[in-house]
Amino acid sequence: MPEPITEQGQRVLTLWQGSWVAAFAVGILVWGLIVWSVIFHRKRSEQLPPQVRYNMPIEALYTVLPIVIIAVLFYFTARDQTALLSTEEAPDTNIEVVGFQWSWQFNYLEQSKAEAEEQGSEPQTRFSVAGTPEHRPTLVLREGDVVHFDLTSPDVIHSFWIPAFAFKMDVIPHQDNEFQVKVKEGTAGTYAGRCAELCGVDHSRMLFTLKVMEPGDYDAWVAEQEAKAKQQQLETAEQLESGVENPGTGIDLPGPEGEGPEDEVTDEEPAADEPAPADEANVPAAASEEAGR
Ligand SMILES: [Cu+2]
Repeated sequence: MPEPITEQGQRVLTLWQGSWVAAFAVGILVWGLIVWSVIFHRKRSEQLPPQVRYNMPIEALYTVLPIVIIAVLFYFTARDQTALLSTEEAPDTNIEVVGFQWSWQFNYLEQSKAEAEEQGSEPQTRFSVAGTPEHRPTLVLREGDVVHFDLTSPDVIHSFWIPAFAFKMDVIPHQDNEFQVKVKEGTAGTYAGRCAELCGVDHSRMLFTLKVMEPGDYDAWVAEQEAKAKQQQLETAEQLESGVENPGTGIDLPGPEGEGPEDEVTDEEPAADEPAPADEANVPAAASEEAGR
């Protein structure tokens, strides 16, 4: 068995093992009865054995017993599903997972989307880790953290799967999916992550890496990412500012005619192929000359 690195994953594994124990118990009973019948009730003569029907205790047994088995499996499944989808515990880290054709972006948020909505605000992004099919992104988590995931997709349905979580959840456009995990202590290391929903031609390249870090390393990594994000913000702000102060160095975006610098030039000096206002007077004469021929 893979060792689950979250408390929730441990629960999934326990449920899975319990289901197999129940299945094997039923299987061993059934196989035992088959073998017993094969060995002790072989055809012994041409004479037909006594023919009977309606054995009420047996009929009741194999109606009631499967219902009991299903009820027990249902109870544990419903109990664990409720626990796995619970978002009650206060998270230490909030991450928005954006699955797109064909990679992932991890936005580390100030608060979860549900929390922001409650406060009537938009969730603020601290920093982002973005990937491409060529450069798979790395999702970084801290040991012992409760991590809240908000899943969103701008295009088609993907599925966010970290095998070491023993859990996956679909990433659906226009549908806010969320779940939480508590990363176990002593799980620092590198794990695989992938898309588990056939989402297009490059689906198989939707891979990412999960890195679980010890608290000290994680905090250093976060500080670095936040500094980088701040630096980027400053640079963007500076670019915008300088663009406003010196319009000449700004980028000339294509706009409606008459607004760009090139259009202004045309207005001042008419191009050679355009008729000058004076020539326009000659046009009717030239046209009538043409008609007279
Ligand atoms: Cu996908």
